Amino acid sequence: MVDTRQQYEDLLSIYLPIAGGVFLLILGLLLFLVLRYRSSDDRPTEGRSRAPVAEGVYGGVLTVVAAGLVYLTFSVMSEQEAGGRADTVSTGEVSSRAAPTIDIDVTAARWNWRFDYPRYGITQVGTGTDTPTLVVPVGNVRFAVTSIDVVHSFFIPQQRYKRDAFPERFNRFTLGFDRPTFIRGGGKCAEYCGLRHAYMDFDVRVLDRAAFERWARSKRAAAAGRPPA
Ligand SMILES: [Cu+2]
Repeated sequence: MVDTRQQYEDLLSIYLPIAGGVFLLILGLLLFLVLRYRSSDDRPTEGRSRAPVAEGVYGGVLTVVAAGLVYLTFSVMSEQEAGGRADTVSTGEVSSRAAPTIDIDVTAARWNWRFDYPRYGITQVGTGTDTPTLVVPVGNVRFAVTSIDVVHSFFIPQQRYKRDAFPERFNRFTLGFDRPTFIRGGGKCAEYCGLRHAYMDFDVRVLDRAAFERWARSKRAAAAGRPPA
């Protein structure tokens, strides 16, 4: 399963010590230099560095660390994006872990969300006063996110995942949901999109697989039984 929470926790456990270490190093050096080399007269200091080697080493270390962080971050993102195409991009354990269970097409609009389930022929959409509910099964779900007007952002804090929704473009990624739960207002728009942006929420309901299939069947039956509008 694509575990975005774990992925970002792992990344944070690398980023935080590095950021903390750099902060303490700079703070320590600054204090040391201020105290050790403070001068009582107001002579201007020489502009040129007298330690080109030290600066070169510092620059090199910085570049290597930054490149490493970029690599790790992009690896995580590509795993999330590859999740949906697991059967073509990977084999074995990774493949079964990343294989999607269902597809959901997400359309953002001012100020509402629409969730289409192509395999089931059903749609979840808010009424404008009612918050829509994103219903997903436990396991991997492959999302394709777009917008019909301005830029919005699909954000589920519980999953530690946020992705912009652009008009005329689909952002595809896979999220894994680990256990049944219901989170009121568990999804948000995270890109300021106008007057009612703050109310552009959706609820998130995670069902176990059997319950999800039952929900989808009854939803479909209800839609089919309704007289044409
Ligand atoms: Cu929005």
